[in-house]
Amino acid sequence: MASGVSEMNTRFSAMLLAASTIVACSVPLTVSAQPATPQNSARPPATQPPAATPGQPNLPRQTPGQMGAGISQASAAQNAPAPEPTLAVIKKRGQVLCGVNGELPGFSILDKQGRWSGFDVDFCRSIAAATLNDASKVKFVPATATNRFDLLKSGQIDLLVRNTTITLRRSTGDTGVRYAAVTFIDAQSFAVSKRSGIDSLAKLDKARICVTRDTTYQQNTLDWFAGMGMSVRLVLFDKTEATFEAFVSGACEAVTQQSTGLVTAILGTGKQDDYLVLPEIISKEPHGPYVRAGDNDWIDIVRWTHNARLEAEEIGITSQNLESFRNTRSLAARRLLGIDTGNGKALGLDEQWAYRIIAQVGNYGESYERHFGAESPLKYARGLNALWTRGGVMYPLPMR
Ligand SMILES: N[C@@H](CCC(=O)N[C@@H](CS)C(=O)NCC(=O)O)C(=O)O
Repeated sequence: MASGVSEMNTRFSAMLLAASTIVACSVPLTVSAQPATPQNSARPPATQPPAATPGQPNLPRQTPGQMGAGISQASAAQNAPAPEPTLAVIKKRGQVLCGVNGELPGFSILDKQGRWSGFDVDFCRSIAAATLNDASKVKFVPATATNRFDLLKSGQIDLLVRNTTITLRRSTGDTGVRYAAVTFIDAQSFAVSKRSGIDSLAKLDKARICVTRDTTYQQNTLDWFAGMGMSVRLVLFDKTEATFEAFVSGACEAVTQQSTGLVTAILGTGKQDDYLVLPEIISKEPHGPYVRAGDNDWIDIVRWTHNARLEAEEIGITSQNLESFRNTRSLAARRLLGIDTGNGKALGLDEQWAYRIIAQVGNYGESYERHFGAESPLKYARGLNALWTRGGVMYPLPMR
């Protein structure tokens, strides 16, 4: 049975728990099945690798088409000069360049006053607090689904924090990028118009599905329907806004994307009673920051930044009560806050790095509540994004 938008937020948490209905995700880079592209959404020219600019690491370049290509790129990379470590580049520049979406409420948006906010934005600021002592030293670089990995590989951003799903083929071999941590659990679902009478994916055989190009959702959809012995026609768009508008105007029988974004887009129409989110979840969509491959010290900083924010939540340290932990006897708290030293040195940072993250940005739960939870217009339950002690999967690793 399908449910209406009024139930969506509750169902979102339940959906994220419905692992039994989930099939594996796959990489969207080489879609070869028969997607139908509407005339008005012709694909733009492939992103050209940009020229090197001062303050950016000197990197071997790959085009998107070369992602996953073979030995010739690998040996070219071996002969290239070693790129400057990302941390050194950031310190010299005095700013973190963070690739974000910029148009996705909850994750990252730029308001009319030019202020950035969102869960992914908080992550970028945490990195600046840890490395440059100041959470405001971030330049947010809007990235599209298509150009995001090229921006990272070419050194135009230091990390990619753009609701990007972690998959094996994106983060192995010579793709040039690696994920650093799993920071948010999402899922993929579908919406239809109530008038269509469609109430399950089984009724979408031969249907047109609106989907954004170069997202995991594109290939997941083809895979899922093929696996069920059904076929669908994908109608592809470069931007999610266009994808959703096309669906609303009747170009497709269904639209698919990440469950969080779907809920937000439907609420944005102001006609939520006209739409249904179908009950099936077709893929797991774990999001997390990506960095360039080969810079292990930088991966560590990004990974442990996420962990520090989770650890703070588990211990109960927030931006508001931080000072009351100054004389704490909890060893975990002492190590996290740099009262007992060693973690900073291990990461190549000073010992106050995590203290600053909590003081200037807050712990993981504070960011979740601010941008997705009770304090936000979205009001998502924590679901799988709760700490492991509260039924979720967020499990801070030992910080010692
Ligand atoms: N998580 C997926 C999809 C990421 C994605 O592009 N999601 C859509 C929202 S569902 C988006 O961010 N759209 C913004 C835009 O097109 O500007 C992936 O990593 O491939």
